[in-house]
Amino acid sequence: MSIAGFGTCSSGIYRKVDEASRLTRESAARCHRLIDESMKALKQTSSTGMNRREFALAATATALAALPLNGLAATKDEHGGPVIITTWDFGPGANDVGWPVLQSGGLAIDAVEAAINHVELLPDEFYVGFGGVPNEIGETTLDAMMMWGPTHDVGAVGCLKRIKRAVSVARKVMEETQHSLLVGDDATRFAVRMGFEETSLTNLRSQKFWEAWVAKNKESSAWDPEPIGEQRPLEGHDTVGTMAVDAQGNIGVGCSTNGRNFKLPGRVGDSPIAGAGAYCDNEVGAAVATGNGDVMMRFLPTYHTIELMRAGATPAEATQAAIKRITDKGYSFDGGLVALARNGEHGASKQGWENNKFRYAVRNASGSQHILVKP
Ligand code: SD4
Repeated sequence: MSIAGFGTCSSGIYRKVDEASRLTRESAARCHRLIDESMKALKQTSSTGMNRREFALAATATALAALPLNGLAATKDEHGGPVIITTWDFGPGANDVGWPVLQSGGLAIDAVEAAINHVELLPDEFYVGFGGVPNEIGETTLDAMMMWGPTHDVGAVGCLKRIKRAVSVARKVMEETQHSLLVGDDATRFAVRMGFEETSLTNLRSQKFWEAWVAKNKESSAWDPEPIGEQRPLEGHDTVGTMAVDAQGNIGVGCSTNGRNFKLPGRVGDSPIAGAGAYCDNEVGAAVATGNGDVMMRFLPTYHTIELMRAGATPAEATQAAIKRITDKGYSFDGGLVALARNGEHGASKQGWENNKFRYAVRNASGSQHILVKP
């Protein structure tokens, strides 16, 4: 961001301080907190401009302050926030970690990161984070992304090695660089540069799982392309996808996974691809995907879901139509989509997973729900 950009944002902030003073006390306090944070970030800016985190904060404050005079009071009705949604059976626990962030007026992106970190660090969760499904040569590698509605900014990592909190590395890509996706050992080097600890992602369970598979002399199923319509049941599932609307009506989304059993080294799935693993638009809502990423990423199903919602579909209708787009081409994959509209409405659809109870968890001011997705 150039000096010109700095000037625009900072003068915007000063102008909005006047407007903020005319808002209700509670709303103004929230506005000032964001403005203070933005100003602090701007003060630390070097003469060459500001980084993406600083820009995001400034943009958030400006967007908040740019609301109509009665805007903050009105937004409670206009958007359904605060609300947080997370996929699968770790969903309720993840939402319990993210919800207090939203409840205390925090940003959706912070709630999403906290919820996903919780799952990434669970020692028994096999399909997210460390100690999970290894690739063909016995190494666990991670894919993750984050997207922030107010700036439409994305950060992602693919095939990240030896770093536990992949979604936080994705956030650093989003906030500290101009890039959107870093991969492999270079993503690891970036994470270390950002202060993350380098450590093995293998534990006893994942080691034994891999050794048992090697003992059977099996070759990775990834070497055996599946004809359309003959997708084998997905070995392994449970990608964490979390989305939230905060008290200001801003939307954040993220996801994290270790992919699929015995994938080929270097494989990157759908999760770190914007519009495939997750997507959001601040005016519409957010969507997350889980399932056979090698098939689903060909269709950008979360982008498709959001575009259908923009055109008026409910989250349930949109997820169903996005899955139908894939099955209409003949694919018989295992997978699911969950969507959250800006007004708090949510819905999901799944394909395949006949014996699998695909659920997602919702937490809002009315309490918690854990919803079974029916075929
Ligand atoms: C992948 N989509 O890497 C992920 C795996 C997954 O539920 O979501 N499983 O293909």
